[in-house]
Amino acid sequence: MKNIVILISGRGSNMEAIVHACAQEKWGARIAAVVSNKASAGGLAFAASHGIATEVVDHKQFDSREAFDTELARVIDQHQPDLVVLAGFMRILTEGFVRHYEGRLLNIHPSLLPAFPGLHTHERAIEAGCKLAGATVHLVTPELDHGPIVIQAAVPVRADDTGDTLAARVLRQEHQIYPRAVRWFVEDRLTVSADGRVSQLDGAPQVVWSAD
Ligand code: NHR
Ligand code: GAR
Repeated sequence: MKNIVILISGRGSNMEAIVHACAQEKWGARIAAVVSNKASAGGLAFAASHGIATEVVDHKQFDSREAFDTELARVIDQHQPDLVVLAGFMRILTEGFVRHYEGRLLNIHPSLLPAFPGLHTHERAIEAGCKLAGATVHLVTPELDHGPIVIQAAVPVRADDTGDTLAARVLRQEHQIYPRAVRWFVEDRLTVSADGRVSQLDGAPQVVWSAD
């Protein structure tokens, strides 16, 4: 049984999708803990109501990113994770933290990387006149939003989209691809080549398109 620790900062809908898929599809894994850097994160109540351990490590209580990340890693490691999943986690992580979890740290980013790393992705995609937007699951490396790509989902950008309407369309696809990627990881069905390309060993599609 593999242990998954999920990090959130807010609503936690991607975390919920992973919790549901893990239970319904009977993965050989359990969600060992959900950890938030904000006590107000809505997702903590969902996790607790599903019998999952919850932890809060408030970044505002620390003088530096290093001090925060050291405590965050201490709390995470108490749950002996095989995999750490960033699901709407909003703090940039230090190189030391990322190295500690190298090869077992996943993120979902709401753009088609390498376009639009960082924040406010949907507004930036609309502003740039993009006709296609989406989300990317990637392994986390010290350079923000630049790690090996596991799976991507693409959706159209519509002429009347706002950041919010586009975010909602992308989020529906996030809920499809993130559980799938986590399951592949848990089942050892991913390999990363020396040049940082990720393959799915069964040849399952690593891209999803949706016009919905
Ligand atoms: N850390 C590293 N080293 N590498 C990555 O790829 C990371 C990471 C930490 C988080 C998620 C990420 C995203 O998918 C992620 C990937 C937060 C920020 C940010 O600017 C940027 C990207 C991501 C998460 N955070 C501000 C900060 O000062 C705070 C913003 C806020 O609190 O609203 O840390 O987009
Ligand atoms: C998701 O769209 C996720 O991709 C994005 O925040 C949302 C979190 O929603 N992540 C980032 O922007 C990381 N910087 P959720 O809390 O409901 O999963």
